[in-house]
Amino acid sequence: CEKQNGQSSKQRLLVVANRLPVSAVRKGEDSWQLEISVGGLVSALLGVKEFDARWIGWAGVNVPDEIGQKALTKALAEKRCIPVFLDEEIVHQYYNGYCNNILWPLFHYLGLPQEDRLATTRSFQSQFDAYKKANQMFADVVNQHYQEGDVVWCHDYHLMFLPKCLKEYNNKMKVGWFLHTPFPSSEIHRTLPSRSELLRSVLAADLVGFHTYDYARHFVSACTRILGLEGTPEGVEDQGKLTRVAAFPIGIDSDRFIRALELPQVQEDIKELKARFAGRKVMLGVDRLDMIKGIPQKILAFEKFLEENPDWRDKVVLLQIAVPTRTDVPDYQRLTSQVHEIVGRINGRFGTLTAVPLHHLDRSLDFHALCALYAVTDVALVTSLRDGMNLVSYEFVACQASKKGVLILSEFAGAAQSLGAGAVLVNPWNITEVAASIGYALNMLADEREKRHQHNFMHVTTHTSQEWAATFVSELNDTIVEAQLRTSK
Ligand code: ADQ
Repeated sequence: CEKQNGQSSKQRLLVVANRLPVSAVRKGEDSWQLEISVGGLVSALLGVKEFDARWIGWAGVNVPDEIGQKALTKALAEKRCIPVFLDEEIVHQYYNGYCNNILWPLFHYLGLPQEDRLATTRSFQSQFDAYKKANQMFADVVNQHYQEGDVVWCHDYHLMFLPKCLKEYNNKMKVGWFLHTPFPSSEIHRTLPSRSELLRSVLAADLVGFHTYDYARHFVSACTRILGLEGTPEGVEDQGKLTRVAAFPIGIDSDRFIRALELPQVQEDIKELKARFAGRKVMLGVDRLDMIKGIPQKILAFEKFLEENPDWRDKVVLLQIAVPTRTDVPDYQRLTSQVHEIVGRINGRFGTLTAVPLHHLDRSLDFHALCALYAVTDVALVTSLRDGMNLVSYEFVACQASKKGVLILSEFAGAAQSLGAGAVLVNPWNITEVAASIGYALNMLADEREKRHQHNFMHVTTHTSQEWAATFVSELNDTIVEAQLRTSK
């Protein structure tokens, strides 16, 4: 906290992310409706109350007219949000193109786009140019709202060019950058045509953060191998300038989940769900409908389990709640059809006239409904093929104080490093292993469930999103003080 006029005030924080935590829907020439967006970054940062924070980002909608822009800016100001207006062409090239089609799959080890390689290579440069242009537009808005002493916290792979743009505006700005996805092995990163420019732009930040030590190590290796810079225990050094690189594992606002379970409305939902699935064990998957979440692999493993364990067929139900994202991208449309096809087959094979073993919903659930579902679940299934952290696993654990259900967790999720000792870890590509783990989890005795749950519950309730943000910002402040001391020596 800083002292101003004898009154304590919180430190000003500018959170910059591609998307604002709300989506805007136009209701008239100058009226807008705002809805909370779904996603890990939003869940983590909404719980952060220790700072005087403002959020800068794109509202997810094209607003070409001045009247609309003014009205939206005013509506967002009430939520402490500041919009960056991006036109359709930029969104197409920067967001759908460079971010979602190139960086997202690459950082999750799915490689650069395979189809129509030549077309991709040709459009690559224009997408990268749009990426830089969009990042510059974010920098312009940050610069307009920046006040001396503010901490500017840039988020995710959409904004790797931003630290450089900000430092060009003002070298004294305190700039941190945090990546929510994995940072891949340097051997993967080096396939990216703009590999060096992106690394150098990120290195303009004072502090660079990742969910795990492995991701931080991969980033430092990429800087040493690709840029020929020196890696030190603190980070990366370039001609005497140190960029601090470290791991800051994210968490959730666990109290919010624990408190929600006490609400009469949630208690009522829990009662209804228990009655609805009486006599059956409940398994749960909650994901954005994304390639990286391994949803087809998960339900194929469930099918194998039912195939091999006829006694369980009428005693277990899998609820898969998958909120659609990036619905205009062909790969995501194909994924949706593929999932629907497998769900139909499984229910056709193992359903009866009165019950089906798999309920798949293509939608998001509101917070309270989600808490009730987590609370009645016996086994949660997180089978990400790669995942920066995976907060669903944390949310499930937070809601399991009375049931002490089992978490089956992919070893390729960052969360495997924090919840690995309490979860049943699996390789999601190995469907036979996941099917066997489902059987193991469903049959696990109370003693073992209790021990595993306690381990994870302790972690989730002590490593919260508040602590994550406070640690990152305090490390950023310290890094800057240390750098000043170094240069004054
Ligand atoms: P995501 O890929 O979005 O986040 P995750 O961390 O699991 O993944 O967070 C998803 C969030 O969205 C959770 O809070 C969950 O409750 C919510 N959600 C998902 N499906 C939902 C549904 N159907 N209905 C309602 N809510 C739903 C990215 C990275 C992750 C990283 C986070 C935070 O990909 O690896 O953990 O950022 O850094």
